[in-house]
Amino acid sequence: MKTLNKFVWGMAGILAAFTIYSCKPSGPSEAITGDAASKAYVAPGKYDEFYNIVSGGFNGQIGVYGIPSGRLFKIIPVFATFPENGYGYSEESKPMLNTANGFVPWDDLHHISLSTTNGEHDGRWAFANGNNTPRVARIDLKTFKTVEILELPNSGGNHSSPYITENTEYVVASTRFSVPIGDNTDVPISSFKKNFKGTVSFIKVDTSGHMNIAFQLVTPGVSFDLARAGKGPSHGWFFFSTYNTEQAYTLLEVNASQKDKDFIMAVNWKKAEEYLKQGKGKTVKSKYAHNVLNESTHMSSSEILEEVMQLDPAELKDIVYFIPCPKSPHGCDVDPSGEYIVGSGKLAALIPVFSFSKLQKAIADKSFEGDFAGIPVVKYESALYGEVQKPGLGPLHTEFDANGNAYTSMFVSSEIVKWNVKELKVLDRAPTYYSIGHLCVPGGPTKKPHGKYVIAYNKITKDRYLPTGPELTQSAQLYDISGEKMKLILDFPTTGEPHYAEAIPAELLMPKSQKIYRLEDNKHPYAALGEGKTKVERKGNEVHVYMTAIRSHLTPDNIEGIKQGDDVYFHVTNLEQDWDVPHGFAIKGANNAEILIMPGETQTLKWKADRVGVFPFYCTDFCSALHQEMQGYARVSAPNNNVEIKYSTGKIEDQITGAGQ
Ligand code: RUQ
Ligand code: CUA
Repeated sequence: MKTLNKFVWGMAGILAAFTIYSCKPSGPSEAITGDAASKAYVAPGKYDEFYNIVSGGFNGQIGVYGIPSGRLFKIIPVFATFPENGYGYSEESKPMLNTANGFVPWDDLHHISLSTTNGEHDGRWAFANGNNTPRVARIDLKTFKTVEILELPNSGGNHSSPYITENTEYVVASTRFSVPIGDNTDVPISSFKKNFKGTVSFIKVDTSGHMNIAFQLVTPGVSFDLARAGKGPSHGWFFFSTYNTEQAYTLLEVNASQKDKDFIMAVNWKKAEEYLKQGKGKTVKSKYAHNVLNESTHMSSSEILEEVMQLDPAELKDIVYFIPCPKSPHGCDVDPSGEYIVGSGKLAALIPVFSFSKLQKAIADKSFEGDFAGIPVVKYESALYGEVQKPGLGPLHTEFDANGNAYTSMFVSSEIVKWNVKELKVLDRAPTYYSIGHLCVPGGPTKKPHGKYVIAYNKITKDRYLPTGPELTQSAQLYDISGEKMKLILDFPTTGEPHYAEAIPAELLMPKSQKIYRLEDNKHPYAALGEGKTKVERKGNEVHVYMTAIRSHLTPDNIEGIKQGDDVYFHVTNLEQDWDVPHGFAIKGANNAEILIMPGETQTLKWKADRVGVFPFYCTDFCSALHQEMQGYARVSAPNNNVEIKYSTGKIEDQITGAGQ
């Protein structure tokens, strides 16, 4: 105990020393030398080599950047409303943010997983986690749009998520916070050990991408941090880092750092599938939302599901094993061969590398040191391939290149360390400015890394950018790894706080990037598929405007007969069938937002007509030379004023005959 405490304080001392001294590894300008900078230069008119799909952390969004230029191409709203395109504000997209707790307009997004086939990038989807109100989202990489969000019941802090299996059979998500689950959740917090459980959700993904929870493993109450699926020889297995195996529930900073080792949890999910087939699962009542965007009606819908299947690995043998891992492991990464599993202990002074084949042998030989809550604990040495000695301080995450090398981010010593997986030898180190969290090698988590670069995602940028008040931008740094030594070639700011990111070759996404929504496929119930189809209809105190937008008019452009207190729904169909010609729609006094409508799409803005008057509306996207002419008026009359619904379709005759007088 005494020595342990000493160790904790020793670490604290080292941490403090590094905070004070290491934040300035020489002058930033010295970092880029020779022609290195030109390697990041993508000349005007030229394309980038990779898409970098980057989590936005607390902004709940994804940023899409070009590599090597660092240029920002797009922000994809996922778990957060987004005024730029009306996501979460339009009637069509509101259900995407529904949960069992109701509408949640903001979450925290940490990790990205790009879909794979045979362990290689296939460019179909990106998955992302909602951390706070546990959810997993699927983004379609043809449209760069969030098309599905599945909530995870019996979970708290969905941090260890989303991680995919080799053929995207499953997306897997596990809890950071163990919570009381089942019928009785009103329990003393001090009964943590007894009543609090972790869960690991295995979400089945079908060939069209649709997700549903196949089963949840109920585990002892520990914190899951990160995970990776096995691949190649280890396909069928999954590996999770855990911390707080002390099962502390107060002052975790100290109490969850007592033990010398926490665990990597190894899960044989093929075995779990067998038990499931044999009917060994238990159906448990749990409420959670499943939200899906229908790409032909352009509408999302939200369904609340009522039950989930659970498996108990303490009862059902051979699904779960624990491997001791020093010390509060954060990242848990599997190398491209699928044989080596790297645990990165935030407080450890070495990096342990486990061997999948040794683990299998240890399990077969029952080389266990005991059990943890009824689950066997494999002996450390029996699963260990070896340790990387003195790698640096605060190892967090590891990515791989195609040449047998690993790149580990060191938060405390603020550097990337390159080491050889088989030889466990440190080969190179490069400072980051400052305090790197995640890092990304294009294709790093796949069987076939694309290599070439490593990108650092940093927590602190003090003195790298012009100051912008109390909060500074977060940022990424790009290193060339084509030679033996890593070379810093670019800094670029990011939106939100970047956590994990993946990079994928441009040629995998570019050819299938969708340009328009075809009008003939538009099945939106309120679409006006031509100006002749536009109309205004009253249904009780709802007024539905079937509106079209095309350069450079909105039809109908003048609407009368709205009464104070009505809910007016502007269903705007963009009739353009040309790439990159969105139209916008805004009306004075709208309390929610504006909307942006893609070519061929229909989107709806709900507007409460709460006062009498005439209200201008217009297109908000500079779409043509006559964009400023793209406008109209809505007249709202007092409830007792008998104005009939009427509207003008913007034809010249309306002006001449005075239609609408
Ligand atoms: S985490 S900085 Cu939320 Cu992925 Cu490691
Ligand atoms: Cu349409 Cu401006």
